[in-house]
Amino acid sequence: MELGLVTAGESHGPALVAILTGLPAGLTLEKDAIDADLHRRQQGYGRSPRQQIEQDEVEVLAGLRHGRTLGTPLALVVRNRDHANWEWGMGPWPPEGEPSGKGTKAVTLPRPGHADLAGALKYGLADVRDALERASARHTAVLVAAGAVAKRLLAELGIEVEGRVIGDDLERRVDEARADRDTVGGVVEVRARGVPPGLGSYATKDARLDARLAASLMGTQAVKGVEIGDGFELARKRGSQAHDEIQRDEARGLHRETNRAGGIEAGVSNGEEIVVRAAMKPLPTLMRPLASVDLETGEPAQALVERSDTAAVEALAVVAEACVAWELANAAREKFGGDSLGDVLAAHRAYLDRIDWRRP
Ligand code: EPS
Repeated sequence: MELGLVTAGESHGPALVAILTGLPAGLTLEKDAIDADLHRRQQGYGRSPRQQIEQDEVEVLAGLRHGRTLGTPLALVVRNRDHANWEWGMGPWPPEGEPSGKGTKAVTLPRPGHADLAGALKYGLADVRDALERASARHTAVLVAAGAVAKRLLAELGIEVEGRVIGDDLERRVDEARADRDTVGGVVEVRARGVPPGLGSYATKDARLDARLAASLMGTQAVKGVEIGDGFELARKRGSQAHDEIQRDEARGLHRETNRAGGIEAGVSNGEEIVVRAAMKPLPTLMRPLASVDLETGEPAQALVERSDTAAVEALAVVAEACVAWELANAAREKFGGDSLGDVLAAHRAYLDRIDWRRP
């Protein structure tokens, strides 16, 4: 059994949509818990005034009855409140009446660092908005909703996932950058506790858990680097200093005293905490714009200036948590199978009975 996730939605379109497949029947979901994660993603120092317009909440259109999954596709919707200001500009059908609201004029000034230029060239777009709307990190809202569902399944298996920003001078860096009408990035870390050994596989590249986590994080807007455990630091160490020696005692079974591998060896979880970091570049929409070219005239110009965040690093911590939760939940579905939650739990219990490992 595998989880599937398909999303759709533009930043200022009517809504973001996700369809989740492969969930077991009988998993209890709470709207408040999903909404709490959506709220967390909207917080954080340096966010744009857009976050005062949006108050994200999840709607469920299918797959759930009385708060319990049916084992059928789960359809989630997060509406864009800001769409009310873009009805003409971002309406799905040819607009009627005089242009009004936002998005009525074609964007022809691509921002370095955003999807604008590559998207316009690739898809043959006269209006860069047709690229930037889907590329926007607004999309991450519905991924966080999916991640909240994944976390519910993981909680049943005794697995907790938590993301946070690392480095403690974010507020100062944001204040300084905002004063300079500039932007900043940062680094987030996600830790997952209670993951048993044996999720993922070395059998093929795309089965490796580290590869799947890296792809999911790297596939998130503005992420330019991912590391697992001590990552790049390991390249500077000797083998004798880089690996985690294997120990055993009655209380913990097989375990390690160090965790330089970040809980994954050969693409398989090893029973230690999973530790993943992602580096976010500074956001590309600058109030003091960089040099660009007007795609309509071919003349030098300054890039588009739009309302934007100064930083979204704290939001990325929540999104990265959702990404890791989703990948772990998928790996757990592969390992334990089952059509109902009871089947999943029974397989999980039988596996833990077989191996010499205890949840920390
Ligand atoms: C984003 C630009 C800003 C951000 C947006 C991501 O949107 P707007 O152009 O409407 O001000 O606020 O992020 C969100 C809306 C969100 O909910 O995270 C971009 O260009 O990626």
